[in-house]
Amino acid sequence: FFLCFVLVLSSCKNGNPNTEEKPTEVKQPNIIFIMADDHAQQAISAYGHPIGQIAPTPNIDRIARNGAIFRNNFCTNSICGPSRAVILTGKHSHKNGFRMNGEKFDGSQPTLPKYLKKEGYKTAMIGKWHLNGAPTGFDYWDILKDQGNYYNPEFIHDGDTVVTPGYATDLTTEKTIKWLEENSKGDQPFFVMMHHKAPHRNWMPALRHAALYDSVKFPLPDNYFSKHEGQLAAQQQLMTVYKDMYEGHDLKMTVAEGSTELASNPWTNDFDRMSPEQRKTWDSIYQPKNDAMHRAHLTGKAMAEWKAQRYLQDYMATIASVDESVGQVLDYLEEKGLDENTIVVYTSDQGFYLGEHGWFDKRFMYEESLRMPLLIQYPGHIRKRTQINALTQNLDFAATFLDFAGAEIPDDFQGKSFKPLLEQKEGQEEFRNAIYYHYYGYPDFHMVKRHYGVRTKRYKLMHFYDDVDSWEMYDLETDPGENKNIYGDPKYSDIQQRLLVTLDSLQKAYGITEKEFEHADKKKTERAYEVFQ
Ligand code: SGN
Ligand code: CA
Repeated sequence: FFLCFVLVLSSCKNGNPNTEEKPTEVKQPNIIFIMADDHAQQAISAYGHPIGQIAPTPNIDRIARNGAIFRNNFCTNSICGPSRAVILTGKHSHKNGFRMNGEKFDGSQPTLPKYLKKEGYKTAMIGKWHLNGAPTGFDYWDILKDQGNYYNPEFIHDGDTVVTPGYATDLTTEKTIKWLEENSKGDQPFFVMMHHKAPHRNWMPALRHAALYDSVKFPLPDNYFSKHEGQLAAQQQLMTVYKDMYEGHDLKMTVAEGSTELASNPWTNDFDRMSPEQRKTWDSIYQPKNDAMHRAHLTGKAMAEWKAQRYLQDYMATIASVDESVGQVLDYLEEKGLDENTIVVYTSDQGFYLGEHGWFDKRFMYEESLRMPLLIQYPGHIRKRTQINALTQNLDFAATFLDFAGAEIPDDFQGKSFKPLLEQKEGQEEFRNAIYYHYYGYPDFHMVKRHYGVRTKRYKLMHFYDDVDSWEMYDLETDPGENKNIYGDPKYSDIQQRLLVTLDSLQKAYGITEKEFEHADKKKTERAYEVFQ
C-alpha cells in the first residue's frame, strides 16, 4: 500500500498520473521577424509566379521548405506606417490611431514588444521604422531615418543620427547579427525585428547586383495597358509605370546618349549621397544600358514596355540583397545551434504592383498590394512545407507571437492567433470567412481614393468614398486579375447582397463608426494633384 501511495504521489508531481516521464521543460521560442518594404508575393519564387521563377529567392524559399508558406495572407491597410502599426498592436488602424503615413504613432499604447518584455523577452528593432517618433517597448533600437536611403543611409540610435557608409540592406543585416552575437546567449528569449528598406522606391540595387538581371526579360501582365473601364478610382490614380515614374529618380534613365546626367530626378538626395567611387561604379553599369536605350529611339508602347523591364530589373535586384540577408540570418542561427528554438518570420509591410493594371506602388485593395508574403519556420513545431490557405492578416501577427510565447492574448486584440493552424490543430476553412480592409491615405502620393471593403475566399467588394462614391466587386475565381467590375450585375445580386451584409457586420464587429468617414478634407484635395504629381 505504501509503495502504491508513493508511486501515485510521484506521478502526480509530474503532472501526468498515466506516465512516468518527466515533463519536458518548455522554453519560450526566440522570434526573428524579418520584414521587407513593398516586397510582392510575385517576387518570391516559393509563391510560384513567373517573375519569381526568373529571379529566384532561394533563401526566403528556405523558410517555406523548413516550415510554412501562407497563400492567403492580407494586410488591413496597404501602406507602410499603418501596416507596421497594425503589426505592433494587433488592432485595425482606426483603433491604434495610425491611419495614414505621416501620422505619429502613439507609442504609449500597449504593443507586441511590450507584452513580450513582460514575458521575459529581450526586444530589439533594427532598420526601417517609419512611424515617426522613437520606438517604445524595445531594449535596443537602431532605425533608419524616415524612409531610409539605399546608399550610406542615416541610422538613428541613442539620440544620434549617423550617416553610415554602405548599403542599407547589408547594414541592417550586419547590425542585426551583431545584436544577436551580443544577446542570444543566456536564458532570456529574444524578439528582434529586422526591417529592410528594400525593395522600396526608388529601387537602387547594391553595386554587386546592379547588372544581375540585365539580360532577363520579365513577363508583363495582360492588363499592363489597362484603361480601367468600370474602375473610377483606378482611372484617377497617379501610379502608372509609363506615366508617373520619374525617368531619372525611378528609372535611372539619362538625358542623352554619352551622358551620365540623370533625367527627371526631383529628389537628388538618393544619388548625391553616394560616394564618388560608388557613383563611378554605378555609372559604369548604367551608362552602357542607358546609351543602348537612347540608340533604340523607343516611343509609345515600346518605351512603356522598356520602362517596365527597367523597373523590374532594378526592383528584383534590390531583392537579391534581401535574399542574401535572410540567408545570412538563417546560416547564423544554424551555426550557433539557435535554429531549433527560434521562430523565423519573413513578410513585407504590404504587397506591390509589378506592372499589374499598369502600376507600381500599393494602397489599392486589388490583389497584388492586398496580399502580403508570409513564411514562417519553427523546426519541430511547424511541419516542413506546410501550406496555409486560410484567410490570415497582419492583424493576427501579434496574437500569434504572444501565443507561441505562452502569453495570454489581450481581450482588446482584433486579430486571432494562427498558431493552431500552424500546428494543424484547427481547420483552415474555419479560421476566418472574410477579411476587412480600409485605406485612408487620400490625398497623398499616387492619389488613391479612400476605400474599404471585404474579401472572402472567392469574392471581393469595395467602396471608394470621399470625393467619389463608387462600388466595385470581383469574382476572383473567374477574374483573378480584377478587370471586370461586376457590382450591380443582376447575375451576382445574391452574392452582392451577402457581401454587403458581411461588410456591415465586420464594420460593426471591428468598431467602425460614422466618425471614420469624416476625415476627408476637400480643400486639401483640390491642391493635391499639384502637390503629389
Ligand atoms: C515615398 C515614395 C512613394 C511611396 C511612399 C510611401 N516616393 O513617398 O512612391 O508611395 O513613399 O511608401 S519616393 O520616390 O520618395 O520613394 S511607404 O512604403 O513608406 O508607405
Ligand atoms: Ca511599404
